[in-house]
Amino acid sequence: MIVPRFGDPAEARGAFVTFEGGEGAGKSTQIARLAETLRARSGRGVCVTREPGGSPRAEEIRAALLGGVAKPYGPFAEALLFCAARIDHLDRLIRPALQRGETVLCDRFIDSTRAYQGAAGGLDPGVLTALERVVVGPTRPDLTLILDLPPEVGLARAAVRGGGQGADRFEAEALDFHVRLRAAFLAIARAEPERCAVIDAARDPDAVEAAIRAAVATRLPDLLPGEGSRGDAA
Ligand code: T5A
Repeated sequence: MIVPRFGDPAEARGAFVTFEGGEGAGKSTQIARLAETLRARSGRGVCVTREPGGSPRAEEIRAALLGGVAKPYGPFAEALLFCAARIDHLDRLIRPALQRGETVLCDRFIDSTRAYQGAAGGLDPGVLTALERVVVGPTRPDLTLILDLPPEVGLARAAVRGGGQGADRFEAEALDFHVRLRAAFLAIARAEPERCAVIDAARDPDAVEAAIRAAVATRLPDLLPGEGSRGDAA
């Protein structure tokens, strides 16, 4: 019988930081900036990764999901595919990096499944909780930065970045879907304030970066020694 192997949580010495938010919120931009800062300042290794994807097999599943292959099967089947990718990503990349003491910066994780397939897609929250329990186990983020902005702004940014290639599976959803997403991420932050910090992502990239650094310095002071007094500017 195959059972999930989560490893010994006591061995996980690194820090796990996830970035969440709607389309075009600026997560990739800000992860790159924070990684550069942490590499210079924290004295720990930094692992930058993303979901869906992050390991070769999970990247294959990503291509299918963003290409819309699973859409006709509905949000439950899509959630299962996101989970299949997540299992491989956790086993191959995230848990080994944490066990080496690295800081893992991950572009999207469980909250995207809760928001996209759950709140916006209509999947029962009880199903999502059960999936998290068996797929993620104790490997929960230490800090989740929720980049918040009006969906119209994020979609316009994503369209510019896409360079006319057209919207992917989720970008192509109606505005109403993206409005529900934003509300879902903010509800997650209200429900788990110890884990989550909301960042106003509608500002210019330097202002967003400053807010993120302040949140990291306050919530995980070991990562940015000496910056803790800046306060949580989220
Ligand atoms: N998904 C994912 C689920 O449905 N369930 C799940 O469980 C998971 C894990 C992933 C899709 O999968 C869905 C969610 C997504 O739809 P993706 O391509 O990784 O697809 O999509 P996103 O994560 O949304 O990535 P994007 O690239 O669209 O957005 P980012 O990373 O948030 O934004 P970024 O940094 O690429 O910036 C977008 C553009 O805006 C500019 C950038 O230069 C870039 O051109 N920009 C700014 N412009 C002005 N002001 C700022 N502050 C700016 N910051 C960035």
